[in-house]
Amino acid sequence: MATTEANNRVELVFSLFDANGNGVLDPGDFELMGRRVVEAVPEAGDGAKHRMLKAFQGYWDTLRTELDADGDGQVSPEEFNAIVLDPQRFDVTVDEFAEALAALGDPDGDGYVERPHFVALMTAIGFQRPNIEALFDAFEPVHGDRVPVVTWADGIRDYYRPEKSGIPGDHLTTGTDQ
Ligand SMILES: [Ca+2]
Ligand SMILES: [Ca+2]
Repeated sequence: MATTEANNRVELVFSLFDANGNGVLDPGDFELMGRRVVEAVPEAGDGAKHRMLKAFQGYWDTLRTELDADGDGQVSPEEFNAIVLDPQRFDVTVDEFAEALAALGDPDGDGYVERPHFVALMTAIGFQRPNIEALFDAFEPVHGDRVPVVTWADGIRDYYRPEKSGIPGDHLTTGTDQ
């Protein structure tokens, strides 16, 4: 059983990833979202952008593959929750997604994500500014107001863990209507 916090976290992701707002996830959502996210850090290298786009594609491919029985090319909120909160089905996918997103936030390659890049990327995904700032603060930024790339990647992985509650990622659902 997933914690209430975990369910809230993935319900929020579903609502944001439904970028075209038709109530289901479909390939168009991932194209829209991918484009928005890579455009959020224009100075990032082509390699990092390409990896991010591939990770979004991989995210969608996993949903599709796991839903082969249904196969209508659309993913409902219930289907989404069942898949992404099952580490056996989703660990590999979220791992690559987490690494790609965190790396995109470090265009100068020094191993740290500066707050403006973090805010730009999380805003592109659709999170609210106060939640984004609270999450960044919860990662305990070091001098220069930045957090290690690995800290953010780990935070993304934790976000999808069904058994976790009271984690930094829970700041993203605070005050939303999830
Ligand atoms: Ca959609
Ligand atoms: Ca950096």
